[in-house]
Amino acid sequence: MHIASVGVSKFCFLFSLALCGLLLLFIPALQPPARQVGLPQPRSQVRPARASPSQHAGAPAVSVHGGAIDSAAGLNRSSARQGGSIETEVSRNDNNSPKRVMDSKRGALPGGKGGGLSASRSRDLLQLKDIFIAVKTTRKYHKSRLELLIQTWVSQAKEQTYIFTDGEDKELRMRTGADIINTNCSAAHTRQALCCKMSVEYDKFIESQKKWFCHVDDDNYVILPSLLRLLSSYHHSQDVYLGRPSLDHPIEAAERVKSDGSVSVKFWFATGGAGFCISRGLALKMSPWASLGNFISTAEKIRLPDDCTIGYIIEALLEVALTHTHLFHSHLENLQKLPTDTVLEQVTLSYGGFENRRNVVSIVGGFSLAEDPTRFKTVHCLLYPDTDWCPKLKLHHKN
Ligand SMILES: *[C@@H]1O[C@H](CO)[C@@H](O)[C@H](O)[C@H]1NC(C)=O
Ligand SMILES: CC(=O)N[C@H]1CO[C@H](CO)[C@@H](O)[C@@H]1O
Repeated sequence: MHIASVGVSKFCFLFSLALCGLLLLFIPALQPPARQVGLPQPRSQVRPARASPSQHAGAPAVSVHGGAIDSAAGLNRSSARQGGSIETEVSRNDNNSPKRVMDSKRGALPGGKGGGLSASRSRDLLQLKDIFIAVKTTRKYHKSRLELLIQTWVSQAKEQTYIFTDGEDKELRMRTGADIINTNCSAAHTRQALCCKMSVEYDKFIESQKKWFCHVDDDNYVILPSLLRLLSSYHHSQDVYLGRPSLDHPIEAAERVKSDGSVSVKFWFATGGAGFCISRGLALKMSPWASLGNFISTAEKIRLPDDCTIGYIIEALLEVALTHTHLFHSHLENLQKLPTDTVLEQVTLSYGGFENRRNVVSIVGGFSLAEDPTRFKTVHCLLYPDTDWCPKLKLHHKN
C-alpha cells in the first residue's frame, strides 16, 4: 500500500512535469499568429501588448479625438485648426488611439504579409538618402516658386529630391543639384495632367529603390529633420500611408474598378497640397493600379484627382488605412494659427498664394515679412543658421 502510493505520486509528479514541458513547447504556437505586420506601427516604442484605452490615457502626449494633439516632437497644441475634427495624430506615442486600432485591424486583413516582423525590429537607422521626395511643379512656376525651394530646403536634400515638371529648363537643370524630370505631361491644371505627373512620380520612385515615397507641391517647405524623425518611427516594409486629410470625413465615390459603379466606396485621402508619404512596401502593392500608366486609367475610371486616386487605391482597393497627421500643411489651412514654437517641428509648411498673401506661418527670425513674404527663408535660417545667405549674429544675439 505504502509503496504503491509513493509510486502513484511519483508517477503523478513525473506526469505533471512532462505536461508542463509539453505546454511550454506549445506556448509559442498558442499565441496569435504574428503581430499584425501590415500596419503602420511606430517602432521606437512598440508596446508589448496593445494597450487598452484606460492604460493609454496615462501615457504622455496622447492623442484624443479633437483634443490637444501633435506629439511627434512631444508637443501639444490646440487643434482648432481645420475644424479640429481630424481624428488621430501620428506620433511615436499614440499608436494605440482608438481609430488607429480600429483601422489597423482592417488594414491587417488582406495585405499583412510577413517581412515586417524581424525587419521592424532591426535598428537600421533611416537616413535622408532613403527618402524619395517628389516635388510637383509646372514650367510657369520654375522662377516664382521652385527657385525659393532650391535656395532653401532642396539645397539640403539634393540627392533625394526629384522635381517633376512639364517643360524643359536647361538653366534650372544646370543650377540645381536635384534631378529635374520632364514628365512630358500637359501643363494644364486638369485631372489628366496631374494624374499624368503622379504616374511618372510613382514609376520613378519604384525605379529608385528608395524606402519612402514622399510627394510635395512647389509651395511646400519640407522640414527635413522632422520628416526623417516621423518616418523613422515606422518601417518601410510596413503598409504606411501618411498625410493630412483635407476633409473631416471620408470621400465617397462610385466604385468603378472592382464593380460597375452601381455601389459606392468611402475612403480617406491625404491632400496632395500638404504632401504625403508612402512606404515602399505599400507602394509596391499599389503597382497593379499605379505603375506604367495604370494610375491614369485608375483615375479615369473613378474620375477623381491625383491625390484622391492615391487614397482610393490604398484605402479602398488595398484596404490600408491612411494614418492621419497634422504635421503636414497646405495653403488651404490658416497657417497663422500654427503656434510659433511648433513651426519647426512640422513636416511640411506652405504659404498662401496670390489670393491670400498673408496666410503664412508666424515665425520671427532674420527676415522681415517684406524680405521673406513666404517665411520659408526665415524657417530655413532657423534650421540651418550656417547657410551663407542667412543673417548671422543678429539672430543669435537677440535670443
Ligand atoms: C520626355 O520626352 C523626352 C524627349 O522625347 C524624353 O527624353 C524623356 O525621357 C521623356 N520623359 C519621360 C518621363 O518619359
Ligand atoms: C507647446 C504647448 O502647447 N505646450 C503645452 C502643453 O500642455 C501643457 C499642459 O496642458 C501646457 O502647459 C503647455 O504650454
